[in-house]
Amino acid sequence: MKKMRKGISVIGVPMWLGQTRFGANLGPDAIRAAGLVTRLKGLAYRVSDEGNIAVGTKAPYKRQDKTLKNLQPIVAASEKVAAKVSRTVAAGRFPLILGGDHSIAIGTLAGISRHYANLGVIWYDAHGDLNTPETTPSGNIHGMPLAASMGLGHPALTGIGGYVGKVKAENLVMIGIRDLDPGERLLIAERKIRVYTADDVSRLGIAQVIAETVDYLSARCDGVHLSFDLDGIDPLEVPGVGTPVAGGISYSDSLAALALLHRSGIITSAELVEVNPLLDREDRTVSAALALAGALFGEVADSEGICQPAAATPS
Ligand code: 5AB
Ligand code: MN
Ligand code: MN
Ligand code: MN
Repeated sequence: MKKMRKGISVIGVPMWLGQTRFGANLGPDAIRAAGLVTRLKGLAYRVSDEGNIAVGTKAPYKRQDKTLKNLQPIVAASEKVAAKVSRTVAAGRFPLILGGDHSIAIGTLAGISRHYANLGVIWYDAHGDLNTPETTPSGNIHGMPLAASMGLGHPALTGIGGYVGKVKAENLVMIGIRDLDPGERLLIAERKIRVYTADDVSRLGIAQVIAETVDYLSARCDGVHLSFDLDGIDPLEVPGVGTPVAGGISYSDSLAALALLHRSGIITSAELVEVNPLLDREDRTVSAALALAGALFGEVADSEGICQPAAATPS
């Protein structure tokens, strides 16, 4: 017998101006068209599709903005995302945000964090996304959302939602990391941020990494946001991302990770970002996003004994 569970609000953010490849904006609608809502309803959740946040689509950046491309439209969109996500949390619903490039996390974290004293964040990504205008090699704001959420960077980005400091370094766990810029390395060392590289995952096993992550965050946090950049997965399996880096976490380990997080019960909000359907003719990336959402909401873990990954917490 299926029991109805907490409601999920699906919120699309078709943003691509945080980087330079058109197509990341098509992610939310591609994931919907592949059947996301039906799939989640099949898991006995009440799902409401809130549609897409209206975001700018023109890239207005000029030469002088080379350390902060498209700042204005990203700030405008982030405020809208923050307001929408905040209302969703206040209504007691689970926000599932679909990107869009990773710059959208500035808005999601601004909307979520105000509802928690100590919001935990799991940043599943090949990259650190810890750049500032001073350290960025590209000027692309999708490489800055975590820094901005920690209060580092341009004031227009750090101040989204009307307050600075959404994420504390000690409440953060990064998984899948394998491409860091010098300034990001420095920040991770200075703030003693907990990082599991893609190599750590192969060495320790995904079950161990998730078990440690769950123990660590559940001891100190009153909610946990999962920010899942599809480029955390190996691009040979999931190629439709704008900044692929070889040597990623396997697709199956990634599914197992989300199934284990489901079983842990610690995740209170999530986003799936950097899906660019135009970069994957076979649509494997969109299918992966769908399956990851399924795993996060219990599709694998709750298959009544068919698949029982090692428990995240001892029973
Ligand atoms: B993503 C790079 N560090 O800042 C930069 O995909 C890449 O959201 C950022 O993780 C990648 O431009 C941002 C070189
Ligand atoms: Mn990212
Ligand atoms: Mn990335
Ligand atoms: Mn990269």
